[in-house]
Amino acid sequence: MPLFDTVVSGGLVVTAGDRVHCDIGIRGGKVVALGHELEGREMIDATGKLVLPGGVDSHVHIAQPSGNGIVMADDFETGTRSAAFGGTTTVMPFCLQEKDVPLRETLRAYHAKAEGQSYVDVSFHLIINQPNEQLLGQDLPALVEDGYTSFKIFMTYDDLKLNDRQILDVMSVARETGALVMVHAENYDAIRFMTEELEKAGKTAPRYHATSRPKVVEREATHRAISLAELVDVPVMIVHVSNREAMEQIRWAQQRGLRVFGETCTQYLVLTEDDLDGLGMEGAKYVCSPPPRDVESQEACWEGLRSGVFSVFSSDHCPYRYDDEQGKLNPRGRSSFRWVPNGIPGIGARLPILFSEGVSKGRMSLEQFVAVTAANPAKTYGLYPRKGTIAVGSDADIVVWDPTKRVVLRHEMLQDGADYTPYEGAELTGWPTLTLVRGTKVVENGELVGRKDFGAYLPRNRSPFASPASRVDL
Ligand code: DUC
Ligand code: ZN
Ligand code: ZN
Repeated sequence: MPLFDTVVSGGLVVTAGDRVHCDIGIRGGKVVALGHELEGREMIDATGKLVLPGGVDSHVHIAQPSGNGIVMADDFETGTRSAAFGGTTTVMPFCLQEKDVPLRETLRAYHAKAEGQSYVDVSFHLIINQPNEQLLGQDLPALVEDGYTSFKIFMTYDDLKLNDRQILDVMSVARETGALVMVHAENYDAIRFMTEELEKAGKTAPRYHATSRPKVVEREATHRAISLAELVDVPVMIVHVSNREAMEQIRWAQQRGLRVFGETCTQYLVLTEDDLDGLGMEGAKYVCSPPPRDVESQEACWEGLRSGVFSVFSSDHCPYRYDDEQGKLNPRGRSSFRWVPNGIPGIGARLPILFSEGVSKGRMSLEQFVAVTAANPAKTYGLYPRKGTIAVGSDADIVVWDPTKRVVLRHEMLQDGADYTPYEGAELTGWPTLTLVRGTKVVENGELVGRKDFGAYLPRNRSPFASPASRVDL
């Protein structure tokens, strides 16, 4: 009688720390043994393949209300399906606070959208846009206790932005509760000024989206967010960093011993603002914020990933259909870039692109790949070592990669709810051939074999990185 439900045998098992040829014994959805000549009821032959922890995408937007008649292209079924096709086994979308509605109520509704509709495991961050007394004093501390241990704040957007005082208030709650604050760092007033000037000059095409929010807008806000966090003595994660100037603010803070973390995303490695310059409205397909920059910025983002300034690599999957009145081509979007919804799909493409551009092209090691795509996001957001590694006791979230498989990326391979991928036609080397979530096959050789009610919701621990410098937790 075999000891294990499933054994993944003969592959090169890679974690953020090391690589070793061994078999993985799985029982009850967990890794229970690493060894040789293990016997399972089901044997998965990974000879000649890489065996990596499933990806943890700690920054995605799924079924998030967008306002103004705009509708996100993915619900949980399509978003998590695409994640699984791309080798990601845990996703972390955002529950957006609704004005004047108790956050618990909004959370309940968001859970209802995910429940029974997720192929992979899911955990929510919160987006805070109305930090009133009730929220700061009562609701947030209770929610952190319940495992919602991270929240995002915005320094821009009419409906989302917090002023400096509000940011300090939220950061203070994070300090008290041990939650981690994620910051969208762009200067609201500077963007408004630029947008109005461009519109006055008749410069309304999608490409002017990038002109309206140049690097300095991101650099200033990044510096300010870091300064506010230093004042309160709280760790902070600067998300979706696009360029060297912002990256250097983070590096400077890290060199001074501040617990400032950085995240970059697929689009900042392989797209540039020239992509926004397509015929007609084509550029709308690439409108996201911060915008993709230039080749030098791409280099800076690679440098940030390699050197550890960026500990997390996410997709910032924020999908809107292109040819759709509720998406990129909404009527107002045609009148000005200001109304083109901000965000691009990428949940399925994240790992294959980083693997190909990073590992296959020799820009990063396999261990670095695992660190920034799985282990570090899991550690940062309180899911490690359940997620993000292959170790005895971890969930058996495992992806078998064929490192030599060559693929020309087509949107239909990604299985999301959008009608395009910004990475169409990318020539990739390396592709995930099998995705297991807690030991169960979800995608095998490009076929969906999992169930949409299999994904579990994951309450999270406090991030081990989120306690302030002056506090010693024993
Ligand atoms: N910020 C995000 O995190 N995602 C998409 C758009 C944005 O502004
Ligand atoms: Zn953002
Ligand atoms: Zn985002």
